[in-house]
Amino acid sequence: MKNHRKSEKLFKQAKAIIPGGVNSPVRAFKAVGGNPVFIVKGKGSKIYDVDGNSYIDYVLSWGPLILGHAHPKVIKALKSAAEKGTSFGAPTPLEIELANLVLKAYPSMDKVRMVNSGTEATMSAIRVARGFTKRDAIIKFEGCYHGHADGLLVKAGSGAMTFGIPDSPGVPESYAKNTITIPFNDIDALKTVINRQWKSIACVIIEPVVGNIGCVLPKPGFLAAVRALTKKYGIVLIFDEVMTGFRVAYGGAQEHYRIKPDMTCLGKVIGGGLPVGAYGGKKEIMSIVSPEGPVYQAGTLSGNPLAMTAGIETLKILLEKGTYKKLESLSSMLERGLKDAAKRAGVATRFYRAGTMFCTYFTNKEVYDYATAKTADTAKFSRFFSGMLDRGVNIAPSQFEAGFMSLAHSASDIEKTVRAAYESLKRA
Ligand code: KE4
Repeated sequence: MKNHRKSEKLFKQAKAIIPGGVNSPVRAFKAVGGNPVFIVKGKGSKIYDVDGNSYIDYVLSWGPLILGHAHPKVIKALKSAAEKGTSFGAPTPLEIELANLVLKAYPSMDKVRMVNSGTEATMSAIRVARGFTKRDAIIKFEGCYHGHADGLLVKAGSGAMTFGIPDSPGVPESYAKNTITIPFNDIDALKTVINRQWKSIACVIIEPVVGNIGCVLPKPGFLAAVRALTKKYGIVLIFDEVMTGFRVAYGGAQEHYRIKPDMTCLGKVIGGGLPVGAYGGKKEIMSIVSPEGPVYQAGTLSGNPLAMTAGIETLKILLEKGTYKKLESLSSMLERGLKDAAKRAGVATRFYRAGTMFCTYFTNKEVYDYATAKTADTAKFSRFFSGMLDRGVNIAPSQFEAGFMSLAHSASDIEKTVRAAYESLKRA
């Protein structure tokens, strides 16, 4: 067993002054039990905790660190940018540079606006879609998480196709009632809702690969059907690629599945570990965004030079020849290893992967939506999680989160991970 004495002490202190002792709920290990470890350093594929333990890291700050921790070129660029000041509240050339990189990678967008988080990106994109269509209702899919804006913390109403009900205290019924939640991969449900009430529907927002119930892939033809239906009824299709962006492919899920959404939300990777979100779309839609148009959206630190610098450096490295070939080879090596470990340990699991994001479900059932993901044995997952942490491997502290690969991981990291997985699975 690893020594976690200092982490335990810090967690007690943190809980006295920060809600749940963390600045984002999933970090508190509530889904897996036990106390979180406090991290003091990351380098390459590894993170190091206050008690001197090291871990091969597959959380990677929940996706942003596709280059691994503290990439030397990113750190060097950040140091030099910081010496010139941290934020000016005025336009800078860096914002043009990152916007150009993003638009080149996502040709479905003509214009893009930088914000500070994925939540801000989706919240703003929905407001723009409502302003553009002059309609109020939105459709989302069960299990998809688009950040914590009020209208998105909504679960399916009594019948899945009816208006939503709040999924958190503090969200007024009046906000929830404009959000319709239907099962992912259920095109008939989408058809029924749209045929019945398309006149009131501003947008459909979707995680094209659902990273917030683990890793759930779209069934063949599903995304194309969503695209066709939304186009037919003038409904704005928003791809929330905050997680899939640059991870499923450099051009995101929309490149991989060849779908052109009307708007795209990005985050995580484009900030290289600093706070950045972005939303964009076709010029006729984005031209209504203030100050060009009447739909208001703003942010003190939006496009700040440090975050732009980290994002630019990250994307430039991702653009280097062979990057995605290497990411694919590392990710597929891990997939083969984990599947084989489960087989040798005699544990029923289902493994899904889209590019550099993946999930092992502790179930023998096919997982294609929220309900089937929920068949997973979370108690077994929790024992697996603790076994992996104790063997120096950091995976997401929840069965319903994705894991991520980085360019910094090595074949030997993956061999160690697979050995730890076999030992942990046998005891899970
Ligand atoms: P942020 O506001 O956390 O930057 O982004 C919200 C968001 C939007 N869209 C998608 C598809 C997302 O995955 C996220 C955030 N992802 C979670 C991981 N499940 C962030 C981790 C956390 O909440 O601490």
